Amino acid sequence: MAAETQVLIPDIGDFEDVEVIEVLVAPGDRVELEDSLITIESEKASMEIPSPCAGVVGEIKVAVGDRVSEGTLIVVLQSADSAPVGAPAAADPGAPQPQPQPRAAPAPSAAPVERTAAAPAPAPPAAVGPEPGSALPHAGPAVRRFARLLGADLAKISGTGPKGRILKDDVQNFVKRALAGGPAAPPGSVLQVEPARRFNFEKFGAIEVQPLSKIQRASARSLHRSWVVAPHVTQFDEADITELEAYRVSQKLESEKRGVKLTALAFLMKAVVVALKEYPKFCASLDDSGENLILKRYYHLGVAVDTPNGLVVPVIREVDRKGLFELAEELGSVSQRARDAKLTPADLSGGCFSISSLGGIGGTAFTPIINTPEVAILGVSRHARRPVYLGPDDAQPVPRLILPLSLSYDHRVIDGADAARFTTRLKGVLSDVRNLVL
Ligand code: CAO
Repeated sequence: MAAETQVLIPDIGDFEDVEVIEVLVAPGDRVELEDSLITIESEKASMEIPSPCAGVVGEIKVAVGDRVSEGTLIVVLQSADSAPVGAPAAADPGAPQPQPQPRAAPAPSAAPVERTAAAPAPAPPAAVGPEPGSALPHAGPAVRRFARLLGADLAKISGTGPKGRILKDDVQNFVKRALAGGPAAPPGSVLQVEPARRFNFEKFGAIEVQPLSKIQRASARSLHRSWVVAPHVTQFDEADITELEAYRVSQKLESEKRGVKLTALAFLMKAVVVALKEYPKFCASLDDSGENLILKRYYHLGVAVDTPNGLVVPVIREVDRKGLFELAEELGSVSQRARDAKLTPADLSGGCFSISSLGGIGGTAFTPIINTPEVAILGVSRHARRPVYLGPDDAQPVPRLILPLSLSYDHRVIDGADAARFTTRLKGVLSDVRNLVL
C-alpha cells in the first residue's frame, strides 16, 4: 500500500491565520522534494510552503482564501514506496531540508510533518530567507520555471496578479516587449525604469479608451526624457507689472490699428532677452559629452502653445531684434498656425530658452518642464492685483499688479543663486517698462 504523508503548515514564525493565495498543485501531480505546494500571504509577506518529500499529490485539504496556521493540514501526499524520493535520510541532521520560502518575512523555524505511514520525518529546517524588508519577486514556482526557461528576470517584471503577484502572462508580455523594443533601458540611458504595472480599470467601473494624438505621444516622450535627464529645480518669484500693464492698455488703440493683440507675453519675451544677455548660461545647452556648455549668441525663444491636439512649442526667432508689435503679431500668427496644425519642423527648432504662459487661463504658480536641450524655461501664471507695501516707511499698502514667475532650470548647468539672480533681474526689467520700450 502506498505510504501517505500528511503535509502540515510548518512553523512560520509569528504568522497565524494567514490566507492561502495560491494552490500550486493538483491531485495526481508528481512533486519532488521542496517543490512548492501552496502560497500563503500575510499583510507583510508571502511564502511558499514546500513539499517535505517527493510523491504524488493525493488530497488537497485547503483552497484559495482559506486561512491557515502552523499545524494546518494542507496536502496528503502518496508515495509508491515509503521512502520519499530525493528526501534526505531522516537520520542525517546535516542534510538540507525543505523550507518555506518567505518573501520579506521573518524566517520560519521548523516544518512539522505528520506521518501516517513509514515516511521519515524531515529534520527541522534551518532559518532561511531574505532579510526582513527585502522583496523577492512575487511569483509561483510554475511562473518561476517559465521565466527561467525564457531567461526573463523576474525582478524586472511587474505583477498584475493579486497583490502584485507575477503571472505567466506578465512574463510573456515582458518577453514580447523586450523582443519588440529591445532592452527596457537603451544603451546610454541613465535610468532603468520598471515597466508600468498594468491595471484592469474595468474591474472598478465603466471606462472609455481614448488614443493619444500624435503630438501628445511625441511630447510625452520628449517631456519624459527631459524630466529624467535634467535635474529640475524651480525658482519662484513675482514681478510688479503695474506700469507695464498700464502701458500695454494705453497701446490698445494702436494695437487695434495694427490688427494685433498685444498681451503681456510680448513684453515678457523682451524682458527675458535682457536677462539672457546678462546671464548667458540660461541661453545655452550642454554638449553631447555633458562636459562643455554651448553658449548661444542668438535669441530665439520657444513659446508653449496649447492646441486641440496637444502642446507644441514653436520658436520665435531673433526676439532681440524685434519690436513689441512685431512680436505680438508673430505670436498671433504662429499660435494660430499651431492650432491649425500647420507648423513645420523648422518652426519648432532652434530655440534657446522657452516661455510657457498660463496667464490667460489661471493659476498662481507651476513647475514647467525644461524643453531640452535648452537649460531653462520660464512659467508665467495669472497676474493679480494685490496690496503691496512699496517702501519700508509706507504705512499703507497700495494695490499693485503682481505677475507670478516660475523658472525651472537644469541644475547641472545652473545653480540656485544664478536662478535667483536671473529672476530678480527679470522682475526688475518687467517693473520698469522703459527697459522694454526704449
Ligand atoms: N495674467 C492675466 N491675464 C493674462 C496673462 C497673465 N499673465 N497673460 C495673458 N493674459 C490675458 C490676455 O491679455 C488675454 O486677455 P484678453 O482676452 O482680455 O485680451 C487673455 O489672457 C488670453 O491671452 P492669450 O492666451 O490669447 O494670449 P497670450 O499672448 O497670453 O498667450 C499663447 C498666447 C499662445 C501662449 C497662449 O494662448 C497659450 O496657448 N497658452 C498655453 C500655454 C501652455 O499650455 N503652457 C503649458 C505648458 S506645460 O504643459
